Amino acid sequence: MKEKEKAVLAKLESAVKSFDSKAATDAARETLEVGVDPLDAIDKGLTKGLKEVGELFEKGDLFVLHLIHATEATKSALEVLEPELLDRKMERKLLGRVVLGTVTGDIHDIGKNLVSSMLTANGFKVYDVGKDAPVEAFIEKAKEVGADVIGASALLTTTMPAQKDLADAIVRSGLNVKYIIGGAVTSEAWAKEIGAAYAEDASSAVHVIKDLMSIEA
Ligand code: B1M
Repeated sequence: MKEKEKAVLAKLESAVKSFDSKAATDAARETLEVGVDPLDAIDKGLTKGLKEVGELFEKGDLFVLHLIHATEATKSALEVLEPELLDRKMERKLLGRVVLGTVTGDIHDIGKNLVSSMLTANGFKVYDVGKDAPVEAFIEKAKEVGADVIGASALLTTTMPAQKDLADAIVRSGLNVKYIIGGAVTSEAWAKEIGAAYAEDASSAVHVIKDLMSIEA
């Protein structure tokens, strides 16, 4: 990676860590100007910054208000980066229908929204049931739209069990859908335990869903 690219990614990261929405917007524009892939800008700039903010919060060095400000800065940058992500990857053919949401009790939606953008950009129609979404919202939407896949995000240890509740509800519903989970606190092992597929990030979510649906890459 060129020095110029590294420098703008560092600016993005630092804008999130200093809770500066204006700097985040400016840095996002700059990353596009110097030709950084918007996905790299998200993964190697914004997410890196958010991770560090999360670690400082965990240690007690930052408070919830800081998380909120870091979120605002991230969202400002995403307003610039996401349209570009969609433009660059848009495919014409509809590959499948995905019902996506963050489980009940959990209001973290940045990652879920990124997964949504990546899926949309790669030819999937996403039906977003939002954050803090009850199990029934996923099931009802999946029935309504004839979904191929249900995807559930969880960012809290305390909300992971809701991913299991959804797995059980899918079985009970008799729906013929695949189930995928993700989110910072989740893991391949947890997914296996509850009978779901797992993706570590937004790009791999696209690949895993294509695999589940036997769509060639
Ligand atoms: Co919260 N928070 N938060 N938070 N927050 C975490 C998750 C935490 C790890 C911070 C920490 O302590 N280190 C911690 C959870 C600890 C735990 O349970 N083990 C935590 C906590 C404790 C809390 C509160 C309880 C704090 C409090 O009030 N005392 C509270 C809970 C509120 C609730 O949900 N009920 C809370 C609140 C918040 C904010 C509202 C302030 C804000 C969220 C704003 C929003 O989302 N609109 C927030 C934030 C920003 C974070 C951190 C700092 C960043 C999360 C994020 O957006 N990351 C986070 C620290 C961390 O994650 N390291 C933290 C960037 C995002 C791109 O990553 O969401 O992981 P992620 O998504 C990735 C992959 O995981 C994957 O793809 C994405 C893109 O690559 N992926 C999927 C995600 N979903 C997927 C679904 C898939 C496949 C892949 O298939 C369906």
